[in-house]
Amino acid sequence: MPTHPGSIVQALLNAADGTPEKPALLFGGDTWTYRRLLDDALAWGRGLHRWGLRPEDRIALFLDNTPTFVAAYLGTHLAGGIAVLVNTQYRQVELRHILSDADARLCLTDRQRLPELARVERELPALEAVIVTGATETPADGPDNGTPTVPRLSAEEVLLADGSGDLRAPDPEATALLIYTSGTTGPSKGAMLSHRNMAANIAAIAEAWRWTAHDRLLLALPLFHVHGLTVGINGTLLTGATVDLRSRFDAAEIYATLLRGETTMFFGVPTMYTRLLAEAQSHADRPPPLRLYVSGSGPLSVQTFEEFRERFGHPILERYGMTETLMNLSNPYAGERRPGTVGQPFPGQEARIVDVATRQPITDERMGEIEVRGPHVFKGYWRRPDATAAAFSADGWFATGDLGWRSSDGYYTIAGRARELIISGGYNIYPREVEEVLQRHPAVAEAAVLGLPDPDYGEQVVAAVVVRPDVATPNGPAALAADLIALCRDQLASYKKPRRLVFVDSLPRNALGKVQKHVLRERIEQGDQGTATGRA
Ligand code: MLC
Ligand code: AMP
Repeated sequence: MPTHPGSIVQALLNAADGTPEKPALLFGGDTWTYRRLLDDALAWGRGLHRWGLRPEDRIALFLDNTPTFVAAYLGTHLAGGIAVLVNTQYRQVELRHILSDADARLCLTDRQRLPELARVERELPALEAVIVTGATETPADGPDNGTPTVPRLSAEEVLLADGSGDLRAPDPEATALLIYTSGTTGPSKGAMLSHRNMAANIAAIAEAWRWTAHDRLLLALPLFHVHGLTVGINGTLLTGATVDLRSRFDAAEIYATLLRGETTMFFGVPTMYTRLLAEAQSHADRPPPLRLYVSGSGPLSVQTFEEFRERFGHPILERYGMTETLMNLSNPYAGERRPGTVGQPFPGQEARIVDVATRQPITDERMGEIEVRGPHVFKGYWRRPDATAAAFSADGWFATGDLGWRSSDGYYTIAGRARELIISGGYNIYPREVEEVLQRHPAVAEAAVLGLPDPDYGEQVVAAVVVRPDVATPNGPAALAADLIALCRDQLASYKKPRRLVFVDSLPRNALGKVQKHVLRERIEQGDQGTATGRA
């Protein structure tokens, strides 16, 4: 089993001690050496401690990719706190649920996100202060108008607070992160990841992918999900390498950076690879070979794998992970990278395929559910012992909810999901949360949401809606479709909105009354559904 330092903070302390002048983070033309990054992290740790953050208190990080995000994440851990990751696209429904379920005492955000937070802050009794980054004026006078119920602090005020604080590397068993992830039923649950989970997983990844201090990772993934943070940032800090961090993915900008030849690794979701291929069409030059391109968070098509190999001369390494388990399976660094598969367990981790009904292991080449076990698997769901117990077998195997099989030579293939889940551009969308919002509209009798193929995002959100016969829709179905899509955008993260909305007379149901989504899918694909279609 790969050795690890117990926490990412300890990895940072080690790197800052060994190579203080080495660049850890490049962002916006500026460089954070390991010494500078540690100083910033310590400043956040002291500031939070001085504010009154106690061990295991939750602080929500609701901000885009910036060095502040990285320093505050590490500073939270130095102060003993738990960072709650919040997707910056989240809107009222997600914010209200996550911040209240986590009982977050603090939220760190930026001016752009503040108005959305302000919409729900009255419903968050545990929230004691909002820290606003990048503020030049008094945050209380910010664009969120109205009188804030929760005090605003500028990041400068927090950072300038003096006092030494009781800062140290955290207990490896303590919870480091709470990341909300949805299920088929009920509201989303907070997955509790310990410092040890993160350190053990990234040590296994670094070994498998031969990540060293010589690497420079180009990272345009959002830091509020595990792909960007617990692989990209944690791996850089563990190995004492350098990360070239971008605020967002822009294919032209990424291509231009790759052409410069300083990057050794790039990690992305499949949509990023299809966009890089499209970008390549307008360039005569190809980037010099990279040591490693990795894809994950959703299925990479064999076609994209092959096209990328042809145009970029590199077989993308596909791997498979999830919030609760961090990274599970990976194609080999040195051996065959088999398209359409996600490879084998990382060193020191286990995987198996079980029969969905009996939960007993089954033989190779047969389809079942993927279960995993090892030091990377999370502690459980926050304040949900029932859900935690349901997810684990008696001997510690975690049921992923992903269906697949193992070939006789050990390669796993993901073939579907036991739960209803749409993956669009690497973001997860649970149909139920979109259906709930649609059903709030007075004209909607019922709604069903499913994923259909999309050339850019892999899958797209499609809604089928039955209109109430007793409610007038004077402006016609197209206007109603636009209203419904606008409602979703107002309440939920914009990527969850239906890209297509069809009106149907009724939803197909089985004898038990359950909506038969496969039947609905066929009907929509055959185009024999509905009187109107709205598109977003
Ligand atoms: C953005 N939009 C999306 C979308 N991303 N719609 C559907 N699916 C998506 N993934 C919408 C926005 O809401 C916006 O809508 C419009 O598209 C344009 O926004 P944008 O910011 O310009 O987005 P875009 O460039 O299209 O973003 C694509 C992307 C991004 C691929 C760069 O989605 C992304 O960074 N995805 C990575 C997600 C990720 O890191 N997942 C890892 C989860 S961890 P409008 O209407 O408002 O204009 C995990 C475990 C594991 O899964 O194994 O790693
Ligand atoms: P999340 O809950 O956001 O962590 O998403 C994790 C889910 O993404 C997994 O359970 C899989 O369904 C999916 N996933 C991640 N990597 C891959 C991959 N390489 N191929 C197919 N699906 C993947």
